[in-house]
Amino acid sequence: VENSLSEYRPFTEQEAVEYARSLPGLFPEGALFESREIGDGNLNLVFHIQDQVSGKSVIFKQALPYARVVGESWPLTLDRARIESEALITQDELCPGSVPKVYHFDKNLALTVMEDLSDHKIMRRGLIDRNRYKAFPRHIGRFMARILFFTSDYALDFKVKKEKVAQFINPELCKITEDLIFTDPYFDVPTNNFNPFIRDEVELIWKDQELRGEVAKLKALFMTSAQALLHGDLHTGSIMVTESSTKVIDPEFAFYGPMGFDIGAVIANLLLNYAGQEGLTDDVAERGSYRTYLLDTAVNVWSTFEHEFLFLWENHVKDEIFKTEGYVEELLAQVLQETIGFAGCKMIRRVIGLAGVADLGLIEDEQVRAKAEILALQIGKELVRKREAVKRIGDIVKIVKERV
Ligand code: SR1
Ligand code: MG
Repeated sequence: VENSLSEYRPFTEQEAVEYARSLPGLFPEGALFESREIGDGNLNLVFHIQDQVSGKSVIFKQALPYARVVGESWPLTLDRARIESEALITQDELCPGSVPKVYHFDKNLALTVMEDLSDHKIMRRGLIDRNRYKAFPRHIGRFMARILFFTSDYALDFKVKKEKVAQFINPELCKITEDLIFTDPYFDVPTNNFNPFIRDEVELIWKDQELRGEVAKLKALFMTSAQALLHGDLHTGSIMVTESSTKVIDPEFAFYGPMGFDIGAVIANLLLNYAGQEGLTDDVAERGSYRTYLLDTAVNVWSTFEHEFLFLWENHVKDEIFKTEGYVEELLAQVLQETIGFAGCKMIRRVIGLAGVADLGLIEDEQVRAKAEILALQIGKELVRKREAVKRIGDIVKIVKERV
């Protein structure tokens, strides 16, 4: 029913409470609400709403008609809220329990009401605190294998696949990625945002025609390959963890793209933390040991993905031509190389481009931070350049270690 409650306006904390009260069955009668806007991301409003009597809580995520990080001068479609809620529902169907449950979606308000995961921690914070998450590679590898496989042509009916591509057409959010990841860091543009102490290193990148050519290939792949339904922004700020649980949040960048883009995002963000450890601890032994953990994690993420993907392949591929001997091995070899290339691009963008990461940003001393950032740039460049020589995931360990 259309009424004034569902007319679009960015909610205040109080309006969020009124809306929560109006939703049948969400909270018990007599609920005593507390509402806090807790969003700290680049784009949206996020409210934590809790009934003080029963303790029940939910999250309201509301899209703004612009990018929060920049302001109203950067308009942005509200349709991203639909994309996010539909992607969450798809992901929960294909990998139950891996994402917050969607309780309600209001298209007019660009509002998703979802499960509160406050008992989990944003993984980026956990890595900055040097926590270790043993179950994480298994969970995220399985999540990616299931979503990427089951939304691809290898599993879906030919028509359903194309309908899904249409459902998840996400041009404005893709354009953010196209600019911020694949173009802006390679040119001297005003939206870049980097530490003045790394200017020489950044200027080397701006002059590097060979690197630019490789990034161009990866950008074209991002723009043209409709392989599977991607999360689209699978960094460690989009993952919430406990020791025994992993939840993926925030799929507003979801669209049909190349599988390696999501896997590369996870690996890049582990490696950004690896670089950040340069300035996150002075204890050399602890740094070394944590870096070993991060590299092992990156390797295990890919290995689990590959193992799970092959298992699904064995059991679900129907089209005879795809069952040709050697085809899936070649496919996975290709996905691995693309994963490595995308990981490299994602590392470089977080150092030079508009949106940085706390793993580096929290290093207070700018010169120490510069050391970590240069390491991230060098690893990133090597991953892009050497991706086609990568035959197995262990090769990235060599690439990373050669840079230290
Ligand atoms: C203006 S949006 C900047 C970045 O935030 C998101 O998390 C994406 O990574 C995007 O590139
Ligand atoms: Mg996000």
